[in-house]
Amino acid sequence: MLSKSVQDALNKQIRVEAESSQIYLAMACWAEVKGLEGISNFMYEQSDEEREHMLKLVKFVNERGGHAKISDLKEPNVAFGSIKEMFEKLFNHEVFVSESINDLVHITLQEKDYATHNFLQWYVAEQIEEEAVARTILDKINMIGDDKGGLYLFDRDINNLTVTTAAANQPE
Ligand code: OFO
Repeated sequence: MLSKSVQDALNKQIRVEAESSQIYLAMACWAEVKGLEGISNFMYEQSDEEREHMLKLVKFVNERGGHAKISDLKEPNVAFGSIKEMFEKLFNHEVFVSESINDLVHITLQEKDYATHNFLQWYVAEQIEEEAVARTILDKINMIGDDKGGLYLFDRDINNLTVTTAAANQPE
């Protein structure tokens, strides 16, 4: 059974994940209308992943005797000054989501809710991964600068980007 404060915090996170999905969907659209097919596919995929993160939380809350709250969402940014600006926003957003997960984990410890604490470890690892991917992309964009050829290759290759984090390398 979930305590009220754990349930409220999980419901807050459901909204954060849903808003993340919308934010990346808006980025996918911006890239798509600019003809950046690779970047837009990457963003569509990110958006789908965030929806899955949300659904996982929804199911968890309902299965543990709570009631997942589906709320209205903040309208995302739909236009960006540049590709770099868009990916900076993505990176900053992931840092914000990590902080939100950390706060949630903290509440589960305060409440001695070890089942939820355990469930959230997947999110902790996922955030390390997502921050690392966003950081790698930003490094590449900074390297490319204004080089159109570089941007063409980046758009072509972004979906093959593999980032191996220290967390992913840990033995099971
Ligand atoms: Fe849900 O992982 Fe990104 O935000």
